[in-house]
Amino acid sequence: MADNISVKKIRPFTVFVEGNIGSGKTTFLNHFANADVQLLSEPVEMWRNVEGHNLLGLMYENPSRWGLTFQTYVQLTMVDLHTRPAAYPVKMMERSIYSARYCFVENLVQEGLMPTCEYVVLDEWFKWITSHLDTGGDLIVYLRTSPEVVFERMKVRARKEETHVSLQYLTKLHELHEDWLFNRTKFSCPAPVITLDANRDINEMEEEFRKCEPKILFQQQ
Ligand code: DCP
Repeated sequence: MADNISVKKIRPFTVFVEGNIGSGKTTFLNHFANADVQLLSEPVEMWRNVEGHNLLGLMYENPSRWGLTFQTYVQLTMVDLHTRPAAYPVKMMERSIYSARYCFVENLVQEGLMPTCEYVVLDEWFKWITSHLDTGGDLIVYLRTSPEVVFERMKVRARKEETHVSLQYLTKLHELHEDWLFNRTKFSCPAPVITLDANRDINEMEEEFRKCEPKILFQQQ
């Protein structure tokens, strides 16, 4: 006779790494490459090639035409990361479904680049997903930067699709991250937040990253 025991799935300790474009999220994840942490990078390469279509590029070329298409696909890829099982006790994700909704989609709406009817459909999906699936987190690491610093880093990195991204756009995204994660004036935070000064150069950042290790690896206060 089969055991009538319901098995409750226990989520690994889940960390979302958040911050503006160019704030060092990938570098933060790489810092934990040799630890017992399941690292889930943002699937930018998928966004650049959906059956041959570069949705990231299309979104930057014409946000009012392709914003919904792109953010719908981002939302899908984020659900995939949120629900993916982890082989380790700690799971670390680059961004989350929450920053997509609270920063990027919000920006499109506020800038008049996404009509209300499109926003409502995306938001209905967001609400359904976050209430029916386990997209929860246990900690957010906020890599806090100034827009000027990330603007310079972005120019050096020179990702093709970001060629025309302006300081004004990065400033707007910065303010949305600040409202959500630092001032907490808008939207609820899905987990407690640690804020790191991510304006510093990479060697100094390593020191900042090390300060987070006990909290992430051993869940110590
Ligand atoms: N992007 C977007 N909408 C989202 C998520 C990302 O438009 N919901 C865009 C912004 C960037 C690109 O995708 O052009 C990747 O942005 P990220 O800030 O997520 O990743 P980076 O590679 O810039 O992060 P970092 O430099 O901090 O490692």
